[in-house]
Amino acid sequence: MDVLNGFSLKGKVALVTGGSYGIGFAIACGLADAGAKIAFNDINQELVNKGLDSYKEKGIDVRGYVCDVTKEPEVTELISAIERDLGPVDILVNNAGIIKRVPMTEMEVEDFRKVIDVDLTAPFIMAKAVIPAMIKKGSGKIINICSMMSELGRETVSAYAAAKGGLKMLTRNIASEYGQYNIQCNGIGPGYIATPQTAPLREKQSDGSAHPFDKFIISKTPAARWGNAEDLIGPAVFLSSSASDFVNGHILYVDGGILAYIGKQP
Ligand code: NAP
Ligand code: GCO
Repeated sequence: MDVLNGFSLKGKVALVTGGSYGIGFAIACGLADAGAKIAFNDINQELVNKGLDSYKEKGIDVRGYVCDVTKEPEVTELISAIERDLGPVDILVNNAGIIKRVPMTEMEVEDFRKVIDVDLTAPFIMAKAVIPAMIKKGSGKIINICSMMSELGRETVSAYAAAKGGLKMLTRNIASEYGQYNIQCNGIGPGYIATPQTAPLREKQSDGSAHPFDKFIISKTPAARWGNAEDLIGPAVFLSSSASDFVNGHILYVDGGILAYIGKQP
């Protein structure tokens, strides 16, 4: 028996949303390394071009598309274009996401709705668009990028926590509804990962000292460090491959141990 073969993605088509940089980019590179043909989208041409350059630098052949994941007609067009260019999507990674850090009582309802739209409604739109072809093919993998905020709350991230908590349940529901068609839908819950999204939480203070949130996260993480986007590659390859064919509706937290730990006593 060739165990490693079970992790191979040879012949598979993977779509990573918001894949021009950060976590999506790292995951897409990992899936490519495991043999998948990669498609990614981002919200504008500038970001897609930036992504195309970065993949090229790594020697990875990809297709990049402009598509706003919150707009169903654009998503329908994206999926048709990928089917035409590469074939039906075997692996969907719902990675595109936004955060707005505002105290809840000061947050405009429109901003709350925007976060829910990108972080929760869009994964629904994307999954809805790929599931029919997966049913036809008799297999499919959907990975939703969840968060620590799928489990925990904190000041200023009410919309994000509501969306990522909802995304955890959307994951379980897709698994429940479409598991019978050999479709696995799982989540990855990254811990605190050093990307542009979290850069404001790591900015140095004017006196050159570390940001208090930076120190807080390191003290809350048994691994005593921020994660790198590359820390998510192994879990993403596993959940994309036949090695995980009986894993469904699961959220795999990749957090250096944060959720297991009560924190240091003061
Ligand atoms: P990021 O750096 O902000 O990347 C997200 C990507 O999605 C960006 O390219 C972004 O474009 C794109 N995007 C936003 N709205 C979109 C839309 N409507 N349509 C298409 N693309 C859109 O974030 P990241 O840190 O790599 O995070 C990626 C995912 O992991 C997100 O879902 C995030 O919530 C999640 N996550 C991050 C962390 C962390 O610590 N970094 C931890 C847990 C979970 P713009 O640049 O224009 O926004
Ligand atoms: C925040 C952060 C987080 C992380 C991540 C944790 O402000 O607390 O941005 O929410 O990005 O999602 O898993």
